[in-house]
Amino acid sequence: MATSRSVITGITGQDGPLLAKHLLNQGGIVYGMHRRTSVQKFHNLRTLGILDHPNLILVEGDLLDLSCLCRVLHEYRPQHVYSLGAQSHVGTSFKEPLLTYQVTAGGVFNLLEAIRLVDKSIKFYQASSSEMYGAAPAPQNEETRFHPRSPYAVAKCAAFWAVKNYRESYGMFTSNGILFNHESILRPPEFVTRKITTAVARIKIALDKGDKPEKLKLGSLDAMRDWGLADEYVVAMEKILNHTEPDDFVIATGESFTVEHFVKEAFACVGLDWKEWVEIDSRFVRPCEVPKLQGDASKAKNVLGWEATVRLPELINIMVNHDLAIERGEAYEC
Ligand code: NAP
Ligand code: G4F
Repeated sequence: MATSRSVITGITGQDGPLLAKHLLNQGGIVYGMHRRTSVQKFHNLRTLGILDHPNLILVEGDLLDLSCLCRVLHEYRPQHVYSLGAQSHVGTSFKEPLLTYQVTAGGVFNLLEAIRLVDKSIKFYQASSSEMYGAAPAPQNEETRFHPRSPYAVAKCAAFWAVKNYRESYGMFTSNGILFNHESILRPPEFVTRKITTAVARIKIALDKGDKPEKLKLGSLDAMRDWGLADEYVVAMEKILNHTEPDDFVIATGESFTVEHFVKEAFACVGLDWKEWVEIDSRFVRPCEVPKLQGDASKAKNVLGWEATVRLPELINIMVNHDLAIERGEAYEC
């Protein structure tokens, strides 16, 4: 098989480095697009040990600049583009709705236009989101009608339909992966799972030292999410893009739990009772909440042969143990 050449936008995020590692392991060449102003910069690439990989080429670019996207495609001639770049924090999208829309929807239009103008044979993967389902009843699958509940979700719906529209209008190979929440040791602490696991580690180690730690402050604990391990979800992205036809796929575990359940289990990992260490802070409550996400990924299983294997207890263990190791100075937080 010929070496694959893939552009990944969002290379500094959680999924970008995991996908890059997966593609590099298969012998592919990866062009990782990053912004000069990136806050996270390359620490997730470093944590995975691929920052200096000879087949990882870091290229500067911003989704808001069509000319720059055309330049990247023209210069590197990729066969695949993975569109992962976004303003991906739902809470922030209520505070910065226009910026979120410009990057998360407008950036996808820019990428699709760049492909149409430079080389229509490039295959395109869009990181669509279960947030698009919003208030729609669970379980959700490819046939479920979207009911977005945040500016982020509205933007993701626009991008989803743009992907389908370019498929239908120009015959381009454009696919949507509708991914439910997926987490890892690379997840930034602004997202609830990592916020919880870093707090569990901080509190446990402080107590062991005889210190008096601060409590963890959270918003609503009632919402239910279908959480999987990101390392497995990037494999689904690659399968979607290498499928014979462009299509849309739900990627999920099929199981859903409350935020409260996640908190309880994470504190239980270190023998603590969460009720003593968590308080509700209205600053983290959103103007509109998504009550229950639970994906039905049977199409992905039947058509792509993809299935999630890591369930919530294992995911919580992975994240808590990693954060305990960082807190003890045994793991390197780059
Ligand atoms: P993430 O960690 O928030 O990463 C987002 C990436 O987008 C960062 O690399 C960021 O770069 C980049 N970005 C932001 N604005 C940009 C711009 N104007 N131009 C170029 N790049 C820009 O997100 P993730 O968790 O890896 O998720 C990857 C994608 O999947 C996102 O589109 C997200 O919305 C979607 N998704 C995620 C989940 C999930 O559970 N993780 C579920 C469904 C869908 P900087 O470092 O420069 O800010
Ligand atoms: O971890 P979260 O911020 O993830 P959310 O909103 O589900 O979005 C994530 O998953 C989407 C897929 O469904 C992605 F598209 C999106 O990019 C992102 O990766 O919040 C999860 C739940 C929410 O119900 C939130 O209200 O946790 C609740 N929550 C309670 N307290 C909190 C907090 N969320 C955050 N971030 N911080 C809190 O203190």
